[in-house]
Parts: sequence; C-alpha cells; structure tokens
Amino acid sequence: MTRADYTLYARHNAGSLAPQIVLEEIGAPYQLAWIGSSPAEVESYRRINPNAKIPALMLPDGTTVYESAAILIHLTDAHPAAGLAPAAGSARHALFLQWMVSLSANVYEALLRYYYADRYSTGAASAADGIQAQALKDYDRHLELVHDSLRPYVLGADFTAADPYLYMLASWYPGGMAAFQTRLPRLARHAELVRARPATRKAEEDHTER
Ligand SMILES: N[C@@H](CCC(=O)N[C@@H](CS)C(=O)NCC(=O)O)C(=O)O
Repeated sequence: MTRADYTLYARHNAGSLAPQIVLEEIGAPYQLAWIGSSPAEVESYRRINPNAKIPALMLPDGTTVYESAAILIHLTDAHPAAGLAPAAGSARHALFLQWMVSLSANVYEALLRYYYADRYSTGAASAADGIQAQALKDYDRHLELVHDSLRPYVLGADFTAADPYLYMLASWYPGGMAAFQTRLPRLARHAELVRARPATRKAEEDHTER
C-alpha cells in the first residue's frame, strides 16, 4: 500500500458497494479490506468504525471516515475533476446534497429497519413483522419520490455519486429489482444504466460472495 491509497472497509453484499463504484469511477488508487461477520472480526473493526458498520474509508492521510453518504460526498469533493457532483455552493449541489441525505436518512434507514427489524423493539420477536411491514411501506414511498425525479439520473442528464448510491439501495429491494419493473419503470431503467458501467461491473464482481 502506498501513502496515496484509500482503504475501503467492505463486506460482500453490503454498503461498501457504492463507495467502491465511486472510487472506480474516479480512478483513485484504493484497496479493499474485507471485514467478516464473526464476532471477533466485528469487535476488532470497531477500532476503525466504533459503530462497527460497513462501509468506512481510510483516506490517504490516515483519517478514517464512516457513514456512506459522508464518504461519497467527500470523494466527490476531493476529486472534482471526476465530475461526480455539481460545483459546491451551486443550486444543483444543494439538490445533490438533498438526495444524498434523503437516500441515507430515509431509503437506507428504512432498509435497515426491514433487515434488522428485531433491533427496533424491546418487545417480543413477533413485533418484527409489524416493523418490517412499516419499513417496506416507508422504503417504497421514498423510492417512489426518487423515481419521480429520475431523468434518467437523480440529477437529470448528469451521472453523479447519487446514482450508484440509489442503485445500491434499490438493489436490496426485498424480492429483487424485478419486483419494481412495472411499478417504478424509471428506477428499473436507472438500474440498467448504472449496472452497465464498467465501474459498477468491477465493484459488483468484487462484492459478490463466491
Ligand atoms: N448509516 C450507515 C449504515 C451502515 C450499515 O448499517 N451497514 C450495514 C451493512 S449494509 C451493516 O454494517 N450491518 C451490520 C450490522 O448492523 O450488524 C451508513 O450509511 O454507512
């Protein structure tokens, strides 16, 4: 590893996919540090991210950042020539931030509630069914909002870091993306466009558990 490298803390089928796509799009040198799910690995990973969540990114100067939206936004700021976000301070950048925060705080949040429903109640395990049902409703509602703005990308004609982020979050749709082909056609088209990019193909290949 050279000092100029990023280290992306990653797990198969997890939230490190979008940051890897963006690192690939930028062409920045990086390595992947795979974090397993065993209690020992998770405990030791807390030295990098005290929340023990994936992803985290170590910057070339050794600073470690966690929270997927912060990582993605930082990468667009640190590599403006890659053109993965509008100019900071512009009205379009304000919209970029709006979607990045909404994807993190609403879409990702609903997915976590769906997949980790047992963590959202101190009551009986049966409470998980209701939590999952509400999470799925919320996830759908927030995806519909993004869907309505797709032309074909989140910010119109320009591909930005919001697109791999949306792609990753939509790909976790319970039942698979085929489930929204007819109901959310623009989202299905968006997924096709993002999936076809070499950066996405490379990151998906690495993130697929073999
Ligand atoms: N808000 C965090 C959420 C990260 C997150 O929850 N990641 C999942 C993987 S997609 C994780 O680490 N799950 C393991 C666990 O919660 O035990 C972010 O956006 O980075």
